[in-house]
Amino acid sequence: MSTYKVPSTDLTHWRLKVGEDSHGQQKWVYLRDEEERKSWPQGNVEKYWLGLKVVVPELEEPRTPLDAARNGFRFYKELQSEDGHFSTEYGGPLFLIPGLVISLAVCGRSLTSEQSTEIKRYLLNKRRKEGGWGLHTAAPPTVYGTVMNYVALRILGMGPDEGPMTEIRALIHKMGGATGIPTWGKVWLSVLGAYDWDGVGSIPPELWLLPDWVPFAPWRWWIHVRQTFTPMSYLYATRFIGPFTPLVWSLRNLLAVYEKLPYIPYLSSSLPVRQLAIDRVYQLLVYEDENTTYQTIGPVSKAFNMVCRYAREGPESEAFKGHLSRVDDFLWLSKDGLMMMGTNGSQLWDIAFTAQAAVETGLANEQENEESVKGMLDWLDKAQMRENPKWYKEGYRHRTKGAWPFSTPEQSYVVSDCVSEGLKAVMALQELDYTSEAVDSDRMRDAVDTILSMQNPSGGFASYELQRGSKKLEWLNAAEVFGNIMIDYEYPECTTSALSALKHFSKLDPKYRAEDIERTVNKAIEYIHDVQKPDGSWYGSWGICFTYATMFALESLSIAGETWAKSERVKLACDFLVQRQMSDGGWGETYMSCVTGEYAQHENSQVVQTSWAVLALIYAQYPDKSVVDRAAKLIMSRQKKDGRWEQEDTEGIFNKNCAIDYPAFKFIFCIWALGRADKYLRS
Ligand code: LAN
Repeated sequence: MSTYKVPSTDLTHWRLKVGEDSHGQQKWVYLRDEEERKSWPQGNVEKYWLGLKVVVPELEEPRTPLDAARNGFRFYKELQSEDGHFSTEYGGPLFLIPGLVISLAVCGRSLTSEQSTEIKRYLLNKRRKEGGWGLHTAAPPTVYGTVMNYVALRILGMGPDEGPMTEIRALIHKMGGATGIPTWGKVWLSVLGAYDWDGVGSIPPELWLLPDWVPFAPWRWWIHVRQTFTPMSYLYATRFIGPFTPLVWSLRNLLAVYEKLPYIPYLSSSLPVRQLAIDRVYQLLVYEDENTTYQTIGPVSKAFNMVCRYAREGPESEAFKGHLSRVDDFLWLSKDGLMMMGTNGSQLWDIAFTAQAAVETGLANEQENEESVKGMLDWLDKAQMRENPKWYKEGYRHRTKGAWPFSTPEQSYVVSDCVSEGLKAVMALQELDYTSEAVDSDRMRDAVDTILSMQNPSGGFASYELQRGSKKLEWLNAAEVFGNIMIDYEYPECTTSALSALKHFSKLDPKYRAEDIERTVNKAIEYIHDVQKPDGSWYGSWGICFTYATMFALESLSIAGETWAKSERVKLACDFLVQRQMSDGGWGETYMSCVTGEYAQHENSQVVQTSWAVLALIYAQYPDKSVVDRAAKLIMSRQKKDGRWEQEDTEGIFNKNCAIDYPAFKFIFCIWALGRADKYLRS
């Protein structure tokens, strides 16, 4: 219906609160009271992310790439919060909001009316022209995305015939209804009572009773999968169902068809072993809640764990209230409405790259940037985790002492590349003349111990843990929509971060674990060699795609002294990139590269990928400078007068299929690439 007016709140009433409950926390609050709004005016951070007019000084037109980098940094600094970090939106996945909305509904809770309005606005804005939603904002609609987000909109108060709802329902029928939904979706719908648990494939908690030596025991699975499986198996085994409201009944009609699966008598019986298993998974999810102050590792388990705690301990329990108090950490208000983010932010990841970019371009040495730089170091200092998790061995966690996380220390998870980039950033900042030593050598050694603890026998580094199981476990992959998720795989990106951090550290503190570091770095380089593709490129799993991973791999090789003039494999990698430079001087790849494993050319060049290619070629010391010159000119041509770059296509990916946005990258990598290109073109 074209006359339908999408509801909205007054965006000038929203503020971003930073660091209220813990270091680096960010949450959006709506100020209803005018007096309050006056005493806490909106700043540029809020205005920028809400698409409102940002008040910034006029800048001189840049003449060199370094001028352009400086202007870029002048704008980006406007987005730095008072605690030193750069709060950033982290959206893209479209399967997260339904989990949160359903979980609150079955626990008899709801979001504030402003939050609900803005989520509706977000979902309606992100609806594709085909009429529904896909797995993420860049993908075509699927039954999964469409059913789940339709249900979310109904729970948020949209009537069955309001706006586009009739049309969306018709699309669901056309696509074959709820039977095509993967297990995760069916679990949520069953929890809501709109689908029947008998139509959900078995999710036996008994797997958590297996002894640790069993090759497929859950502690060996990739952490995101096991932390999601654990609460799901609890809800499955207890057959939890929320209250049957009239809305639930009407949704049941929509989803009426379900395949009744064969009844498995042993697993669904009330034998004592089931009760034992239920108690065991509950204990494990309590550990997870307590290790992360109810944030859990991510947004999927967050919502599942919240329902489990409510189901077992009730609405008045500490645990359930604790969960409620940390819901807003995942919600981000964008110009298109309120979204649920992929994590509780990307704080460390963004600041670690920004810091290194500022130092490597020389911008950190300019007086106008000193305050900003000191703020970053202070933030990084406070973000280091000083201890292992509270429930360390009991929760099958990897060590965290000395680590930096992807988002905030409270979330409590080490990632091999986050501890590494965090350490690199601290080392770079502390080498500046005007900074003091915030992180001392003992704390750096703790970080190094953690990095060293994460190398796999292949030489490669995985994400959160060592690889604990065999690739054959992929047979158990029940997520259906994702690929390569059952174990923690090694990645050239993570491996590069780790080895480059170790190498830099060994120059600062040459005596500490010197042999271990050397052995680890050499093995890591071997791994990078091993996974180069015959065409010279590397496949990227966390950024899109070949351009991203090739940048990392060439950084690794440059550290090993392998550059264009000295190495055939570097020549091949450079050829791969140079052949893909577009006629305007830029690079552009779509997320389909990650899905198919073949380079997928974007129709437009992208400033972020162009920056990655520039950095890659500089690491390789590619001799034909005209290539980088044309690329730098392209990045400069896309810069606005106030120093910003506009958002282009999505930059990130996970689990092969799901795109995720890194909107800070357009600042960070453009600044970094331009600043480095300036030096390289003059050399
Ligand atoms: C992330 C975000 C950061 C990312 C990098 C640090 C960039 C990467 O180099 C290592 C892996 C990591 C930490 C990562 C893993 C998977 C995450 C957490 C995500 C892509 C953000 C969202 C995603 C998570 C799995 C989403 C929840 C969905 C499930 C499938 C449970």
